[in-house]
Amino acid sequence: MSAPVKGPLPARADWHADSARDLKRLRAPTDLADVAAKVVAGERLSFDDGMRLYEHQDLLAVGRMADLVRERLHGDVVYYNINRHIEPTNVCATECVFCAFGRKASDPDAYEMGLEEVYERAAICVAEGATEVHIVAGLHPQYDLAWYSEMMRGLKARFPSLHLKCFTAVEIAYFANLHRLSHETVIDRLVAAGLDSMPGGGAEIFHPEIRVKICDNKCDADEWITIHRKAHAKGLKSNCTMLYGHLERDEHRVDHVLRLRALQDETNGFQAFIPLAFHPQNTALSYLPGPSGRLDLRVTAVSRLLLDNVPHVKAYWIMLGEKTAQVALAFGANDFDGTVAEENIVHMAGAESPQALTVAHLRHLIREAGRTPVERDTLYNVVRRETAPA
Ligand code: V47
Repeated sequence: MSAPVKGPLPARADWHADSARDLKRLRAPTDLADVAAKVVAGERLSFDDGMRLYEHQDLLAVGRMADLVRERLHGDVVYYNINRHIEPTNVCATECVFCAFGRKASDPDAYEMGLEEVYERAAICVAEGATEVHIVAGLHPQYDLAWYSEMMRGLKARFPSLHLKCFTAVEIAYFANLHRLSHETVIDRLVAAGLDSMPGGGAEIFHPEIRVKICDNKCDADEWITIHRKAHAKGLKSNCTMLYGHLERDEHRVDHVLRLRALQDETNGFQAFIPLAFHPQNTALSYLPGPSGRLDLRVTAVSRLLLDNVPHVKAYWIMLGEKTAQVALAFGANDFDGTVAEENIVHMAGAESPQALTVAHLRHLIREAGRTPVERDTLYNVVRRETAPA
C-alpha cells in the first residue's frame, strides 16, 4: 500500500438552511413538531427533548432528524481509518460487571505482552497501511507509567508517523493513583513519551445510580470528565463514549450525553462520540438480553441530536455488527471507525463481528449505504493514497 498523504478536510456540505424544505423532509409527527422545528433551526435540544426522542414510538422520525443534522455537518461523506487495537494485558483490578475481558493475574487465561510483542503487532499494522494504533488495557500494577512510556518511545522510534491513541481516562486515573502523581503530571509524561490522543473508553454511564452498580471500582464521572478537561487544556484531542443496553434507562443516557456536551462547550476537545452497544455474554450481566436493533439506532440518533457540538458520531461496526452499523449511517452516524484488526474487549463478550475488516470491504459497506467513503487519520485529516487500498 502506498504511503498516505494528508490533506485538508473536503469542503463541508454546502447546505443552505431552507426551513420549509427541511421541515417537510422531516415529516415529524405532531407531538414532535416543536423538537423538529428546533432541529431545523439549529437550536439546542434540552434534557426533556432528549427524553421525548427516546420515548417516541416513531423511530424513523427520530432518525430523519438525526440524518438531517449529519448531512448538514458532513454531506455524503463517511469516514474510516486504517488502525489496529493492541491490548497489552487483560489483567485488571476493577472487576466491572459488564466486562468479559478482565482477568485476575492467577487466571489461566490471563496474558501479559512484552514490549517486543507490542512492537511486532504494530509492525504488522504499519505494513498494512495503518495510520493509528489504539492501545488500552487492564489496570495492572506492573504496566505502569514507566512501562508505557518505554512502550511509546519504542513505538515512536520504530514507526515515527504512527499515531498513538492510548489510555482511557480510567487508566490515567489509575497511573495517578499508583504513582501518587497529579493527572497533569501523568498526562505530561505520557505526551513526552509519544502520546498523540486519547480514546473515549471508560465513560460507561456517568449517572451514579448506574455507575455504582456496573463499575464501582473505577474512577467516577467527575474524575473521567476532569481528566478529559485537563487533556484538552494541554492540546490533546480525545473521543467520548457511552456504554448502553444494560441497566441504564433513558434518563441516564440523556444525562450522560449532556455531561459530555457541557465539557465540549468548555474545551472543544472531543472529536467523536462512540455509542458502545453492550454485549452480555461471559459477563456478570449475562442474564440481560443486550440492546435491541431499535435501541442501537435510537441511541445513535438521539446522541447525534443532543451532542450538537461534537463533530463526529461513529457507527462502531465491531459492536453494532456490520449490518446495523450500515443502517446507523442513516441515523446520524458519519464515521465507520477503522479496520481495527484484533479487538478483544467485546469479542470476549460474544461479539460476532469479524476481528478485522479490509479497507475494500469497509468502503463497499459505506458505498452500499449511499455514502462516499473517505479515509481519515485520527485527527480527521483526509488521507490520500496513490494506489487503491486492498
Ligand atoms: O470502556 C467493555 C466497553 C470500551 C463491554 O475512542 C464493552 O475511538 C460492550 O472505548 N460490551 C472500550 N462494550 C472500547 C472503546 C472504544 C472503541 C472504539 C473506538 C474508541 C475511540 C473507543 O468497551 C470500554 C467499555 O465501555 N466494553 N465491555 C461489553 N461487554
